[in-house]
Amino acid sequence: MAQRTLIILKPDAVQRHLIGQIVSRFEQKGLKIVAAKFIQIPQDLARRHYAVHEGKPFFEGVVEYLASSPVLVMVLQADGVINMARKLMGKTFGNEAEPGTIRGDFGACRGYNLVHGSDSPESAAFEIGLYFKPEEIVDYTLADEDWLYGSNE
Ligand code: IDP
Ligand code: MG
Repeated sequence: MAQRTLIILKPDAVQRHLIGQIVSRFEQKGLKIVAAKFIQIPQDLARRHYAVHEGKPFFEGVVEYLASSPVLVMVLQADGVINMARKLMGKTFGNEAEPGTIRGDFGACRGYNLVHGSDSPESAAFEIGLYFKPEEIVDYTLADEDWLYGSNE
């Protein structure tokens, strides 16, 4: 099976009416959406999500941010999707991310950065398990998959 990653359109993306534009970036790239839900993340789930950052100065702040307002959580699937999604997102903070990336095009600060994407296969497996049951992830074929993923190298 192709690789999977967990993407979250964070509270500022929803509040700033950017859901459609951000989802479009991933769709246009050809990354397949295999699960999605719109939820408000409870504080304790946000703490588990960012557990690797526990003890860092920004930990409480980022937990507060993630739980502050509804989010769109998605699983994307494609070979190499973890790195492709991170490249589409750009560097962590909008004030440093390159133009052309999601964070670079839509953000200008360090407090809010619009989107989360898993950073390794291990964190993807952990994070997907936090938000989705296996049966909530839909395996299906896109009609244009041969053109999207076909090999003509
Ligand atoms: P990433 O989202 O690009 O993977 P991480 O280093 O994993 O970045 O940090 C997780 C999240 O914590 C970031 O997306 C950001 O919202 C927040 N964060 C990270 N470092 C800082 C910081 O120095 N100040 C404020 N927030 C931070
Ligand atoms: Mg990270």
